[in-house]
Amino acid sequence: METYQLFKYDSCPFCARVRQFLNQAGIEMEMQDILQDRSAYDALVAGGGSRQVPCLRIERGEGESASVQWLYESADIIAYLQQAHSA
Ligand SMILES: N[C@@H](CCC(=O)N[C@@H](CS)C(=O)NCC(=O)O)C(=O)O
Repeated sequence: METYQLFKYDSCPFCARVRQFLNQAGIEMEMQDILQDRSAYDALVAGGGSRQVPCLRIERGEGESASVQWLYESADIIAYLQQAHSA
């Protein structure tokens, strides 16, 4: 079981590319806008290590066994989600 959050902002063309893919694939996930929400910006920098967007936060498992991956690069995000949703 994986849950996703996409860290983005509206005027970012690379974010738009990922969001277009999500719409076409019918994939829904929570959005975190780093320009509108300071806590989202802080979470991205602290967790992912860079303020670059888009970034996909992938959470696997629950509770104490949960693990988190921060995936940057629009092409890598799209490729990851394509694979995850074709399995
Ligand atoms: N190659 C990256 C480019 C992403 C990128 O340049 N994002 C810009 C916003 S459009 C950004 O976050 N710039 C700020 C930074 O890199 O610190 C991708 O395809 O995701």
